[in-house]
Amino acid sequence: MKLPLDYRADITFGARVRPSPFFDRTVAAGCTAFTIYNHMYMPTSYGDAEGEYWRLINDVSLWDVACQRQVELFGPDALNLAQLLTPRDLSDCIVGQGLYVPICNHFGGMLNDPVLLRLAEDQIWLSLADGDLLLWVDAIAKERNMYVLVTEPDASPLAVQGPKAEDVIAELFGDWVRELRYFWFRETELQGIPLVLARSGWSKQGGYELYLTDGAQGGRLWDLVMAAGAPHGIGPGTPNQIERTESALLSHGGDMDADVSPLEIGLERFCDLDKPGEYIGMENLRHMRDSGPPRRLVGLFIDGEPLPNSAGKWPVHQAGAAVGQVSSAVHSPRLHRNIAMALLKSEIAQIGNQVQVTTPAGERRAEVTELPFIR
Ligand code: THG
Repeated sequence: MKLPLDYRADITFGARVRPSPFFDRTVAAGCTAFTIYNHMYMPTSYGDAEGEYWRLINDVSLWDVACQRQVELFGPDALNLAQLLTPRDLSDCIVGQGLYVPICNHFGGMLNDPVLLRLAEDQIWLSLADGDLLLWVDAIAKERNMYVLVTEPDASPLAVQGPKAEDVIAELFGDWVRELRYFWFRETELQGIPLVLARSGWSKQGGYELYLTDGAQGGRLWDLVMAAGAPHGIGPGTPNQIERTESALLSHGGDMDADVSPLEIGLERFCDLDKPGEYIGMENLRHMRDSGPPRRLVGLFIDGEPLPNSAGKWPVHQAGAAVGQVSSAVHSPRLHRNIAMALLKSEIAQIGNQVQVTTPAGERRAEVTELPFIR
């Protein structure tokens, strides 16, 4: 993909893509760019990339991430279906707990990397990354004659992220939220607005996600959080490409897709390949564990002047041979250098190795390093 550095384009609004329950508020707050994610508009900028980054690092930021749609599994086979869908063992997952779960196809390729929430013995949500997973889940359930309903419920996450998120959420809901464990959640309400409150979010700055379960009340929820956050410097933001690259949080469709195994991208820590029972992708994943993953997701320090954020993949070479691709690259304001995530052939993926990256600003030297960049 050849994109001139100063290229800009509009998005076309239409009936085919869904607005989020917070859409009107994000427009009123000055959203300047959207992407399409799970057939929904998702804000990606309010026009001040630098300010939005520092607000997330130092204060607190409010994100419309309603496009992280839920797939609900409801019925006596809900857990059996979830166990079939992921290589992660869910037998110890209790009601109120959330888990990050890779979902693979029969070749062991990544179809999605949702957060799983166990709402009840017989009710599970998969909080999706981009990608139509409902079609897959529903088809698997039906083909296996499982006793479970697969639907998309009215549930729209609003993320409150940053070091001051805890104070804001405690003011709204009470001090119990301070004790909530990472990825755990509770069903609750705010002035009559029903929601699921979870300690999670696509940043490593701490925070919560409010899954609104009445889409008609998006504006009210947004206003209540903004009002409580005002004394803490809250402002509108979006999932942040710089912070998430520093923290090595993965983006499905970008850093991995159905052609990539969880064992190649550092998600082996969320796989229990020998768990009891069957799961989709089992044979290929066990085989890849035994033979060794052919590629590895690594960090790169890229030399030279600050680069623009990557918009598409950048080829990586060593001694003239193609060895992989950069999937996410940003200039880190905290490390004062260009950082990237790249999927490289395993024999090239050793720390300290030197490679060549083809960026829109020309060829650059780069060095392989560990992920994450900032812990
Ligand atoms: N929250 C909710 N839904 C989501 C996301 C989210 N759906 C889409 C997308 N994000 C799913 N992908 C991820 C990727 C990474 C993480 C969460 C969701 C994440 N990972 C941590 C890590 O890798 O360090 C922690 C994993 C762990 O220790 O369990 O947070 O953000 N609702």
